[in-house]
Amino acid sequence: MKTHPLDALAQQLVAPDHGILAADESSGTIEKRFRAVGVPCTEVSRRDYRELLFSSPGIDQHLSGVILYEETLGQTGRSGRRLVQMLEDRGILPGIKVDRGVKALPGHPEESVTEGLDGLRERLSAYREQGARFTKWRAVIAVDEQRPSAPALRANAEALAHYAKLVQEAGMVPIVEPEVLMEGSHDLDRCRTVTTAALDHLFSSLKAYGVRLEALILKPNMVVPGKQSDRPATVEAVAEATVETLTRTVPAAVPGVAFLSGGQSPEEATRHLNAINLVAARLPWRLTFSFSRALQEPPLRAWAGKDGQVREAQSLFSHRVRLNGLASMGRYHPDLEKVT
Ligand code: 5MM
Repeated sequence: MKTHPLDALAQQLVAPDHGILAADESSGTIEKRFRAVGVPCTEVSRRDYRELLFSSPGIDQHLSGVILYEETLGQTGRSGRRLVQMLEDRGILPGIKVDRGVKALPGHPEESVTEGLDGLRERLSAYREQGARFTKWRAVIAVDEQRPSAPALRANAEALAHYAKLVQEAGMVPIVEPEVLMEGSHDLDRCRTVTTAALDHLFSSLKAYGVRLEALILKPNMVVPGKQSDRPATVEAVAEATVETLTRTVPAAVPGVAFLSGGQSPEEATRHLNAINLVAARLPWRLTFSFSRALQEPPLRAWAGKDGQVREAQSLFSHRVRLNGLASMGRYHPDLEKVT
């Protein structure tokens, strides 16, 4: 079969026992996270925090890439090196979030569509110049008895496909993220139904736009009950529902699936990823992580803006990265949580 240079880059992002760090919190989101641990949110504190993460020992053993926010792409660390360069020197691919966030969907104010296609072609070539090798766009799908509507699924899938095609034309690998939210009281089955619909719409749009499936990464939610659900699911049930949903919707040409954590606790997300990989021994794609909160919560809490806490925070971050690297191979065990 004819291959394309971008295929190898996509495979590199989902290399065995590697996953992706999502560090692309927009300024509003990171401000909320910093506020929770009493850190003032300034350009310098955001830079210091991200420099702490990117210079943590051993993370290059298990991180293939980091998704950055636009501001970080241009920042230079205290060490005098550009943050992008720090990643490249460690063999970690820099990526960039390129969407401009969610807006109310016309006619469906309780739902959203992700914006950012205007001027995207020009922005992509500037990001490529600054060192980005891959990109990310997140669509947000809310769940309740009425939602998602067909227009919400269609509009978000179309935008993701339009984005992905532009990114491949710009010589980068697109990550497509259709996130079915955990907010709500829906059960596992409802999440399975909605995730199936979101992925069906997505792959039909990707094909319609001629997006090369071998050169993209899918970043979906795991199939889990809503946070307010009164019907919890076992780790095994989550793993089986997630794998079943993917086998019904994701073409074998896609090289990898890198899950978001979506509000699960760090330990929960790692356990689920591990169980998914145990169910999934014979599946066509690599199944790994692209977590933000589930990787960053422990180091952010430990750091809390204090220089004296940098080492401790780095050690917690490296540990979480390693555990998820193991989980992406089905080699994690909860006993490993205690060993740092
Ligand atoms: C880091 O958060 C990302 C961007 O969110 P905002 O634009 O709202 O700031 C988000 O797309 C993230 O990459 C994924 O949702 C994965 O994060 P979690 O915390 O769910 O693993």
